[in-house]
Amino acid sequence: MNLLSKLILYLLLGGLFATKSFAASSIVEVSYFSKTMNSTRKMNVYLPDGYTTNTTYYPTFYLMHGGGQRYYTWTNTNDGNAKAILDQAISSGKTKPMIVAMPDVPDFAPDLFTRELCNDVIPFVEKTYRAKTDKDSRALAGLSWGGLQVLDAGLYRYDLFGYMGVFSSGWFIGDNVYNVMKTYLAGNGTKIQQSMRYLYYGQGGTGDIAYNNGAETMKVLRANGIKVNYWEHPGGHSFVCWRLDLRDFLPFLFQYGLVEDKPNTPYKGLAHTIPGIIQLEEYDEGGNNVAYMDDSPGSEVTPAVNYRTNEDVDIETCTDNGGGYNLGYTKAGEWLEYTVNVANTGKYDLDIRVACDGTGRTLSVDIDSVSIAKDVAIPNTAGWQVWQTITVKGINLTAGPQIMRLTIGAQSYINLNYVEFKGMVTGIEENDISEFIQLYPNPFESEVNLKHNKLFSYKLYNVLGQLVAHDHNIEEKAIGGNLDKGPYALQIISNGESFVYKIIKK
Ligand SMILES: [Ca+2]
Ligand SMILES: [Ca+2]
Ligand SMILES: [Ca+2]
Repeated sequence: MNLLSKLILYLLLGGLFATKSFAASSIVEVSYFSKTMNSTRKMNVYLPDGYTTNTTYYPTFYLMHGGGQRYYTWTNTNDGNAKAILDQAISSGKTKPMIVAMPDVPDFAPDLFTRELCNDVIPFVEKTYRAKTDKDSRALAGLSWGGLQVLDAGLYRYDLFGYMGVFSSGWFIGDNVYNVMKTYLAGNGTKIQQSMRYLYYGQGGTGDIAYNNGAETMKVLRANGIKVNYWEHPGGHSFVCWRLDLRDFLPFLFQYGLVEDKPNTPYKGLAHTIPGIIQLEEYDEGGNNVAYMDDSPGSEVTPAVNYRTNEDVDIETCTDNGGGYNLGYTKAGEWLEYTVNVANTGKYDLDIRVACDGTGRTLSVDIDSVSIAKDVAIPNTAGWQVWQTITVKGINLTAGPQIMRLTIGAQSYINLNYVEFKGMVTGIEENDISEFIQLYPNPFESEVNLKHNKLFSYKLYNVLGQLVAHDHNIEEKAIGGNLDKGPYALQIISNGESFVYKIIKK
């Protein structure tokens, strides 16, 4: 046997053994008597590899099917394919071994579901299996109608569940459940947030029939202080999307005390200032699944670049103006967080420096879980070091420290060098333009001419709100000759009226 044959045999055997160890998990179908329904009911239960041979107690994940589906839909290989997804996540170490209970709750109204789950399903599972029984060892998730059920159980009985996943679902805007929930959350949002370890909210893009209801539901949750982690996958309202939701939710489960309560800290202890440039390789410290999510251990760049070498983010040497480093090998759904400090409340423009050899790429930016730039289309620059700036205009930011998160969209691979927030002045918004004031050219390269049909004063502020130039009792003036490049707020006061303009020196 030559070396190549030995290698192939070894690889084949290795594959075979890996398959065998997967197969040691099992799906069992069991029956229990439900007092709520006064009937005997079925459920599928996933028991992880090792369950039958050890004495360990496991955390438990309650996973709900959707409307028109049954307890076996998640485990049908053509639908949820849940066993393979769980086997893969557990055997690769991405999530902890767990019991997964998939009860039969076809089209149960959310409040009926909550009674069935809490009074019958959970007590049965916890007396039948070696299930841990503390809140932080219980998770629940559901798709579509099952998502509505989960919103009911998870939000009213937040004392029972530390983790919650809603896939392609949301309240019907304006109906009774929606109105009652809004009132309930106004009084209980803070307590729920204190108890919740991770709330995953997945949608299948704008082609998902639940998209608008989901967007509104997230808005209500966030407005009441609940942190929502939003994930979007292609596939619309289908298992294409929900299988990815299951895969991506699993790594967050049962991590409390291990991952989720470890806070991010800014790179080298120094928050990025807004307005200003944020080099994207200067993401927060805290490691994978805390400060960022990267799906490959170590660096995919060969040879690896000598920069933050103990992290999993894939950093390349950058040949853009200014050099430095850029993010490479960014995969769909990967994200990075940056502790930022916004100097002034106001409107900002966001420049994003990208290189991309391909089409159809997008990225999104959130600040403290609120979207500020969603699905920004990335141009094809026809080269991985061919750099271009794209701009998102008119972003409202509030002053103070917060976390910026950058997320790669559904298509992998965008190279990213830096972002720059360019700001306007605190509390001064551009207002109605006076028809009697002339201002040209704007943007300008050397000077901008001001003209009014009566005497006026002006004040010019930089993005930090500092007064950089002023004059009074003038009719006409050219200004800006000594300014640095960037945006400024120009206030013109005449006859007791004030007008504010944004001017830009190029
Ligand atoms: Ca990596
Ligand atoms: Ca990566
Ligand atoms: Ca950079």
